Amino acid sequence: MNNTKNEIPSLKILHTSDLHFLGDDDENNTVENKFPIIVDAAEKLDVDLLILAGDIFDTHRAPVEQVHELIDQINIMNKPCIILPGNHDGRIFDQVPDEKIGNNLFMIREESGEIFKIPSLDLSIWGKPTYKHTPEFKPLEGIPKRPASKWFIVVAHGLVLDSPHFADRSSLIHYEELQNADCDYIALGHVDVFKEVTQGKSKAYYCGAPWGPVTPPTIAIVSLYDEENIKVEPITVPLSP
Ligand SMILES: [Mn+2]
Repeated sequence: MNNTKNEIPSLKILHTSDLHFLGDDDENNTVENKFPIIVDAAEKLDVDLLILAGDIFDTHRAPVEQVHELIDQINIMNKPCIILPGNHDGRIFDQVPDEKIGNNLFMIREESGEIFKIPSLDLSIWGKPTYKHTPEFKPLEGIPKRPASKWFIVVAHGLVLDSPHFADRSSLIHYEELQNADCDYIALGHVDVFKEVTQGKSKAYYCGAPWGPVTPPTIAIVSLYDEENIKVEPITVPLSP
């Protein structure tokens, strides 16, 4: 009890990506079978917000019923949830009609990037969907000026250029972009291993994939206490009871 003021984070986030529902190598990886594992973790860990940072579906040809099943589960969960499309799911969320989008669901679908404000969490969140997975596409280009809310989070699906071998790959994120981003946390997807890639004052992490071939599979739990004290830890799901 020697750190009382920091015991309860001001904002607690479940950050996941690369769920790859309906991927070829696992017929068990459907929304019905697997998304409840994420919902269960969100509830048991009492997070304030869920971030799905791209490649939620493995293919943009996933049946619309599966997309609707995901949206239904999120709507029932009753926690704010951000969806950012990645290179595998691209425009799959375009087919979700407005009337299915509950008050707690924020889908980043504007091609040039989109910011949502969630006043109940004193949070703004910005991201840009991957509609053209090309070397020209820059997932962090166009981050708006820091808004007035207490917290500002950026979500991106792309590849941090931390190896010269990646130089001509698509959807690249450069160190300078990480350095220049004026926000509290950069929630990344695309690389399926938990990894810190912080370059500037904003913490930046890949959360890892929650299942699939990666070892160990992880989600990330992000605890924001104050601007100077943000903790990110990898967790394996399902949680033990
Ligand atoms: Mn990807």
